[in-house]
Amino acid sequence: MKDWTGNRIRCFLTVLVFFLIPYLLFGCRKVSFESSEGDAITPMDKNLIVVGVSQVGSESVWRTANTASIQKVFTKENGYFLIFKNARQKQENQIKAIRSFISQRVDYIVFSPITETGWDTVLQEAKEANIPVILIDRKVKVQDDSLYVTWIGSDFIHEGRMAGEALEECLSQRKNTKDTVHIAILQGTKGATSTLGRTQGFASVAETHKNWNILEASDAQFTTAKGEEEMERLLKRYKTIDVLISQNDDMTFGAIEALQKEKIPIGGEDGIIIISFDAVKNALKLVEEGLIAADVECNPNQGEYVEKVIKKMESGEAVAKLYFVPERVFTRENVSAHLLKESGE
Ligand code: GYE
Repeated sequence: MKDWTGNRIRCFLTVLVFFLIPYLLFGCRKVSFESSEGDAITPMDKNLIVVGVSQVGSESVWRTANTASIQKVFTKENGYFLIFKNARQKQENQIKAIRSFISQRVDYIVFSPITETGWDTVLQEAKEANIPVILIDRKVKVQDDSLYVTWIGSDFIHEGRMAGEALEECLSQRKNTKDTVHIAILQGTKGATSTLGRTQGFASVAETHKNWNILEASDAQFTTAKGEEEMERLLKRYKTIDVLISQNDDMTFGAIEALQKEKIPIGGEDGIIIISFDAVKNALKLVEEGLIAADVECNPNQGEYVEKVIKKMESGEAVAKLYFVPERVFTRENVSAHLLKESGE
């Protein structure tokens, strides 16, 4: 009679080693993931930490740099399996992405919420699935702050204040001071933390100047196309615009297009003063040329900060609720040295 016992033992051991032990170790996690690059691998084979990232979109140069900082860090070589989803500026796409991360039982969810509200339900689902959520760039307004572990980003209110102080400096350097300074504002995405903070910070400086007249704050959605469109509309509506506060460089590029089309002088002693945000390289070149009077840095390199937080959590260390990334203001006084350093010369 064939030795069935030996076969049974071998069969049992096979099931034990290739199915039961991994199942116990990794729970009911999916055994393979479609990575952003499309190569399906089984992280359990490589013990990779699976990170699901939902990015706002690719609306600006800053966003591209922010995405690059994430993709540079979360690589298989560094021990991570990155699932990256671009929401194309739609909150419903971010919610869908977070739900797909939950169903794939990733280890961490990282996302930049396009606007602050509308996240309670999906973040509650992540909490119930015991998946930690890390916010980058923008914040969420939720009933229960335990729905996310930490937020890493910029102090947008401080950025707005720095813009106001830069305008004070520009005006003080002009010989012919104006009785009234007419200011137009191009705002970013409605309800985004960066828009809200920059608006609040600038307003806190503007309200101390009785002769600063804010003509209008218009929503140009952080894009170059909308920046140009809105600047054209503002130029038609207002006879005099002395200052443009543009809440990101992409909108500034569009606004400069519109101003140059109308042959409106920019900068110098009498031209429109432009104060911008993000300080991306091509904008800093315009600072050097005198077209942008000041550009408030918004550090996009948050990937490395997220990784530090994940490393802390992996080793059981406590993490803070907020991490601010360092920033400064670029003007003609300091921009050339910075660009030189960046170019590695
Ligand atoms: O200024 C802009 C991007 O939230 C800081 O979003 C971010 C902003 C940034 O579209 O370029």
